[in-house]
Amino acid sequence: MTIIQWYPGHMNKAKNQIQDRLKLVDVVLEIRDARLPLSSANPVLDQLIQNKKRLIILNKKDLADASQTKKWQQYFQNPQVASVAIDAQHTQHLQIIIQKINQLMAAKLKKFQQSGVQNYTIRAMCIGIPNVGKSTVLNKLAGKNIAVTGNRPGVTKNQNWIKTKSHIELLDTPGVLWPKIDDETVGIKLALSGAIKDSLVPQTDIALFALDFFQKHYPQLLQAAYHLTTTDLQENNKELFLHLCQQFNMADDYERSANKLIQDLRKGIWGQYTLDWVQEIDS
Ligand SMILES: Nc1nc2c(ncn2[C@@H]2O[C@H](COP(=O)(O)OP(=O)(O)OP(=O)(O)O)[C@@H](O)[C@H]2O)c(=O)[nH]1
Ligand SMILES: [Mg+2]
Repeated sequence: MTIIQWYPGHMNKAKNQIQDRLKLVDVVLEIRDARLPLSSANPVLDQLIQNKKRLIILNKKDLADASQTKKWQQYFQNPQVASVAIDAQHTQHLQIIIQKINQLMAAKLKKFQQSGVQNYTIRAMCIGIPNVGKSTVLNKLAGKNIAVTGNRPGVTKNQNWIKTKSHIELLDTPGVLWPKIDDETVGIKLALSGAIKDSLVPQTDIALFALDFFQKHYPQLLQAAYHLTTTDLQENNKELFLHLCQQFNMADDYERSANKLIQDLRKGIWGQYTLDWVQEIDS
């Protein structure tokens, strides 16, 4: 299996940029993929954030297993951290995010009110690994499409604040955190979700992982997606893969079959699924 390279240089650069920008905000909107509530996080953020308020946004909930999403929201709850599950792509007004920010910032808001301050502002920034939906969330919160320029050097010298319809201002550029790939499974899960480039992991490795995972956790979904029999499902993942290659009339092209499986999965043809399970980390 291909080992995904991890470059500490990238990490340090991102870390420094995020550290500078954190000083400017009251609350961090940490976007994660609802299918990967742990694997799409980077623990470096825990060290950087320290006492800052944080809202964990489990985005793409439309693709995730709803029962797991609920469990993860309970799991993340604590006084400094709130969590919310959203589908930023298909929701016009992300009012729920504003509500959660207000709850997290209740003490500060109360102080403003008590001292008669009318024009107060809460400042927030979006942060997250690639492809989790940072720009989508930012645009929806801003109520317009902002040109998001991505990671650029010296960003702290040119901060732009975007006003929203509420008292919240957002930093214009989301912070890109690189994923922390400390084992192969995390790397494969990230590849499957589209968070890291497909070219970094062979398509057949990703497809075999997906088949094995669904055989264990979501056999009915897999069965329905490809009209499989119960006997087909009991084959090991490699046998099942060969079976599907034949079914697709692609028996001589494993990479193409694997790619079809991955694209089907990403399009939602396999149904809604979560790749990190709460039970697995509790045990
Ligand atoms: N199904 C679904 N797709 C979403 C959702 N939010 C964003 N997407 C899609 O996910 C892809 C990535 O979204 P972006 O907003 O560009 O993500 P990003 O985190 O800014 O990505 P980078 O800038 O590459 O780091 C796009 O194709 C979006 O349309 C969601 O809630 N559900
Ligand atoms: Mg973006």
